[in-house]
Amino acid sequence: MLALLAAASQPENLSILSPASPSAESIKGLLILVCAITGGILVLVEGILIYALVRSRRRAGRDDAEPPQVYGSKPIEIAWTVAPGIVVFVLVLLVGRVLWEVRPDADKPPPGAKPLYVTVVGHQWWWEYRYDSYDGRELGITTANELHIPVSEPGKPPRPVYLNLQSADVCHSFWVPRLGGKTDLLPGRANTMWLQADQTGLFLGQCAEYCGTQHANMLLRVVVESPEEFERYLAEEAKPAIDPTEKTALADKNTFRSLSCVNCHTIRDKQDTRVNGTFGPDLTHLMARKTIASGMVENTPENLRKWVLSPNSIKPGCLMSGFELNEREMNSVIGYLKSLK
Ligand code: HEC
Ligand SMILES: [Cu+2]
Repeated sequence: MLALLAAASQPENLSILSPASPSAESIKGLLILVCAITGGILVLVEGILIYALVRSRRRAGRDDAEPPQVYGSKPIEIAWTVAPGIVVFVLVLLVGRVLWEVRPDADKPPPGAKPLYVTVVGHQWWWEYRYDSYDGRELGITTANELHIPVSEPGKPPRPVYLNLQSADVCHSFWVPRLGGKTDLLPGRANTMWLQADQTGLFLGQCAEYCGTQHANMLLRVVVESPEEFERYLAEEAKPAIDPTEKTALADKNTFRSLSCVNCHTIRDKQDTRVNGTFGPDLTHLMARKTIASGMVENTPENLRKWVLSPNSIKPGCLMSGFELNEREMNSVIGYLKSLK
């Protein structure tokens, strides 16, 4: 039991049966109720069928006369029309209630709440997160692949998270099973969903709508933190990128700036507005992320090197090309990336 409980709180646990948010809780309740009702019907129907088979089987010594045939019996016709009708009606009501419970009420957060608004943009094959506002404060922070949100503790103001879901290319779907249901990200339209985590920790998920070759590696990571930790995270992310003054560090930065990286990546920097590409993930605080390539590999200097040399060796088909830099250039680029704390 203890082992089971421990396993349930592991990030690897993607089960909708261990919910960590009110909406996931409602969905779990619905799943169990629907399984119970339909399971009951299954047992009933199969039970009657088996009973009839056994009871009316051909037995030695009995004549083979046909049993009485019943045609057009009104009571029977009415019973087997009305009974399923009632079952379907009950199921529709149950689903309706859950749809109501999980609806995102982004314009009307609960009274006293401290809502966080984040715009999520799905890209082939990574996630862009733009923090719009928190508790009424404008944020304007952009990051990628690791979404940090505050926990909602019992007895304290709820901290609902409203996600505005968009797509830069094809259809994707945001799904962190323990935190809520799936919601699609569709090109040319914005969907909203609501998350509210009631425990801290790392929650994993997965793009749930086939979106191309690397769909299966479009992983989701949601880090739920205490409100204090979350404030610290926001403060760090809001800072501009570190501005190197030391000679080698400055040279590293210039190597990076001389390459085409700047066309696809942004590094927010007060003095330098040249690194402002938006095709790839924002790298301003790259080192604050535990993983790269949307959760595929750990963010280590070795993996960064491997990634820049040949992203395809890690994520085949991904939309960043490799760079055959010489040793000196490569050391410079990795040195600069490592400084993006
Ligand atoms: C053609 C556009 C393009 C260019 C040029 C480009 N990148 Fe990328 N980069 C991307 C895309 C797209 C991704 C996301 C890939 C994915 O996860 O599927 C990415 C991902 C990354 C990541 C991982 C970020 C993360 O959080 O997962 C790093 C680091 C990176 N690029 C560094 C560089 C460096 C350094 C250069 C220049 C040497 C460079 N990129 C040039 C498009 C580009
Ligand atoms: Cu996707």
